[in-house]
Amino acid sequence: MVIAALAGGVGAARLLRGLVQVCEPAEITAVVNTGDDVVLHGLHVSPDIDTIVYTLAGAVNPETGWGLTGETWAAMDALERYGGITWFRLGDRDLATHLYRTQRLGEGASLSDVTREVALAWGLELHVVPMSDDRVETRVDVEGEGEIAFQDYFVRHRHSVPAKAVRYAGAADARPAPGVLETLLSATRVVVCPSNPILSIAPIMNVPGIEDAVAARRDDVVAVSPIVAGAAIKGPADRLMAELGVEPTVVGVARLYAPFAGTLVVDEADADLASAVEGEGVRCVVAPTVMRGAPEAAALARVVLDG
Ligand code: FO1
Repeated sequence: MVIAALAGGVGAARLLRGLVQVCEPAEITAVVNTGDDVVLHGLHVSPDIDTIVYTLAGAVNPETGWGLTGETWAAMDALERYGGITWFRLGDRDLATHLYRTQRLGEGASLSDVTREVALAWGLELHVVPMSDDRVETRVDVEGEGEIAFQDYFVRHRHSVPAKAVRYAGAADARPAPGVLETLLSATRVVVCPSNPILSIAPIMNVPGIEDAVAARRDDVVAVSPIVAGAAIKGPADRLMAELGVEPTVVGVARLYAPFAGTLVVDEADADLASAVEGEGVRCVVAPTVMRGAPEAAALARVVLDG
């Protein structure tokens, strides 16, 4: 089985941890959202890429789902003295990743090159590729402030301000990273990970060519709903969907994904909505989707592969 997985951060990393248990890691390519990327202190931070790398390397902070386990915060504490930006917490060891990435980008390496180097350095066999080497910035139009950068919305405002619209700035001119379209077109299974449909999956789909490539594989595309019983497993997906006029249920997810996904896996808690999902023209598979640990992740990965 050759797998292409469209991935955001924490939820995607958990499913990928399952997929590497049940298939050959070198046969899996994660195509990762970079709309959350941010330049802070002059450093290029790619949160979703790093979350996936750290999780698969077994080094992620299990409490937050992002950043490194056993992290120290001396640099952030020192930065506070100057009144620097400390609302976005970069741990001391995590900083090394951003220093390295920024230096390599400055030398002319592409984000794909650097991501490959970082993943290899963490011992990963699975391929991790950004959706694009070009800059795409997810921006959120929020009440009272207008359009703000993604991390301002997500971390500084703790995604608690009502959103009116989301835009993927730069997407129209972005090109898929090298190999992305070929991977999507040749994979035996295309997986849409349980990530935020609007903040993680849509930025990837908005890179010209990607949605068409996924839609061309629709019968082999299996998506996992990040919404369970009307609520997001993590983050603001449910509230954001409602604010943007999308029903915050598995049916709403099916409606968003119907153009490119043939199958949607929904949690057992949503079994009663299976026929409504199918009413959207998407085959519905009911299975446990909440991944508390490695066994649940592997079980869900098997469901996804069986389709
Ligand atoms: N999320 C937070 O809620 N607070 C933080 O201070 C924070 C810092 C951070 C640093 C590096 C990194 O890779 C991720 C970080 N995240 C933080 C997570 C990140 O903002 C989001 O989870 C993703 O962008 C959404 O997928």
